[in-house]
Amino acid sequence: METTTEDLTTKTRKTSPGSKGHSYDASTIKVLEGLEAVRRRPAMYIGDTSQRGLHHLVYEVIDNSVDESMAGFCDKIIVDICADGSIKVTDNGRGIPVEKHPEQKVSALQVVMTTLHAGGKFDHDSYKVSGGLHGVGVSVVNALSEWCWVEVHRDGAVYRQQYEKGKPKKAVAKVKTSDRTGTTTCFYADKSIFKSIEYKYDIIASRLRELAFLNKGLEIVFTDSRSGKHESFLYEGGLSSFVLYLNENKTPLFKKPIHFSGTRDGVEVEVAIQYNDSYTESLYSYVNNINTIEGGTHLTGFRTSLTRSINNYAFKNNVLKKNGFSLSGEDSREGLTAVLSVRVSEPQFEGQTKTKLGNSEVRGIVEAITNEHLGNFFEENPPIAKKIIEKTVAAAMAREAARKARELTRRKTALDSAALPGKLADCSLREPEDCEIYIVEGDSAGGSAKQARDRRFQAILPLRGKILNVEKSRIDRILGNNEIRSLITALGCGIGEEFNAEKVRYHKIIIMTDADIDGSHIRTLILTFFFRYMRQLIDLGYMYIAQPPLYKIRQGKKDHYAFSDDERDKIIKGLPKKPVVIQRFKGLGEMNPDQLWNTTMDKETRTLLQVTLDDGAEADHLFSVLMGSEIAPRYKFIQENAQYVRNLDV
Ligand code: 0RA
Repeated sequence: METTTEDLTTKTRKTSPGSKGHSYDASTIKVLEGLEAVRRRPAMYIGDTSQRGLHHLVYEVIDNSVDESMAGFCDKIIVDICADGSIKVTDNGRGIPVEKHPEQKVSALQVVMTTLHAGGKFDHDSYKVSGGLHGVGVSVVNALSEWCWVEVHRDGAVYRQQYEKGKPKKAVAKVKTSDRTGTTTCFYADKSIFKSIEYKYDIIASRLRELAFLNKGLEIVFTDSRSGKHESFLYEGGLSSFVLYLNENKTPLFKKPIHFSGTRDGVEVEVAIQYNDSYTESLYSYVNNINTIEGGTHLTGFRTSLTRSINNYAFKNNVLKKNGFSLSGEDSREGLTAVLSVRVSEPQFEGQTKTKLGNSEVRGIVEAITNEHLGNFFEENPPIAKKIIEKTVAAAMAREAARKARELTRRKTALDSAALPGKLADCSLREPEDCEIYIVEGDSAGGSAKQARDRRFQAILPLRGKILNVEKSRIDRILGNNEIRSLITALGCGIGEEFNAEKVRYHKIIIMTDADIDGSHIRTLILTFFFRYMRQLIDLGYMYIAQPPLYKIRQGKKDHYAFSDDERDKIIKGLPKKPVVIQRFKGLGEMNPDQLWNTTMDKETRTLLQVTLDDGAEADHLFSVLMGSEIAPRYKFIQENAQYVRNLDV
């Protein structure tokens, strides 16, 4: 905007003179300007150029194949992280059209690959996304790639084009014959744009799994050629399979998820529901395959209808008359695991992260479809309806008990403003932006941390031993737990219906536990609590994990600290061949305050892992596997993911 179009044109001409074999007419130059803009300001198109943005490229390419599948022409997608660090996506759809584009006078394929929002005739007209980062188009991926090639199988032939930084190297060429249809896109992200181009297997795998759940019958094959890892996702059960996956380690109240779908005024609605005997709610909503983290009209419609349907059935069957009350929304969602997926042709995305559906008409549509199907289901399945009613009535009773417990915590706080927990060593500054709280495992480590800290801005809250496993307790018991009560009071933001993120007293909440199995267990317990009851603090980026060192390597009078076995070996290699003394820290308590300060608490030298949550459903599954009641899957998980558990930055 600050540069004029003329400048850009000149620049484009300079960098791409109409050299041999190229004939850049006016429209081509316009195209190149677009791609230059993407390269100049990548974050405008893909959010950022860190790990998140990098993976966004992969999603963008896959989304196009998924669109082709949603249009009914593709049932298999193959995704490969190639050994050279490129990404290759193949589908068996109709293939991107290759004929000459009427206006641009080049192959439609080239238009799709090099024009921002190619739009119109060559877009999938089914469910285009108007907000967020999705749907920016494959040309953005192309522009941000060192190189890229596309092959289209169509009309008995293979058509191919290659690009560098988004610019075609030659015209689209017919290279051989073919007896199938489909599209393959392969791109190598530009190292000069991204901080790193190292893809994370788990991040891509969980998005592919999610897409396979959301698109029943679509097979997605994933291979990581760097490691040889391989997985295939295909769910004939669709959302039912998704719900069963989320409930994998829980005890369901009935075996088969309630699953229904319906379409009205072009809005497609699909829902799967299963209750379990836990006390938490796992409700995930999607619009056009995008996880609507901030909810929106579709979610509101679903919630309203769920509460109403359960109340109606309970009233009709005289359950509530006896008890003399009605069930709240929260009651109706205790132990609920559900996935809501809607398809809307022109979604309006709102909210901070553009993941909140704004279309007002969708609310009533979801409500009506849910009313109809749930009402019928309850009438036709009285034993299941009864189980759900019993569960929600029990929740209502507990809600009353919890209200009393909460009141107790609140009254204490209100009456005595110094009612901060006795164990808390608070900081002297008062602005939450300036303040940090270390949640420290154990009194002895807490003692060291209190001595080590900078008391102006660092508060210390020691928690004794294991805190309650919130996956296995209802809110009234959770609030009865002393450690958790201290935590809630220290944070100052309340909990449950009274939770208010604006009141939190610290904008850095740092979990500091031992670097061993016990420590990681405690850290997971604390994280689970935040995930289930103060999720917004995670979303706001306030949650961190401290990284205490594992080893001290002493040579002469100089100490070096290592945070992993690898690092220890590297440090030792880099030292002169004089004798070294290696100490393995078994716990934070073994470090003296100076060491703790230098390695873990000093802003200048410490490393904090920020807890981020890109994939709520995946994290939900992870937490319930880690913390749920069944031992076998947890053990299996820890065996398979020892590394991941240690760096639990989900
Ligand atoms: C527009 C029209 C047609 C296909 C596609 C787009 C298409 C795009 C992509 C991107 C990745 N895979 C894709 N597969 C298909 C079909 C036009 C026709 O055959 O009538």
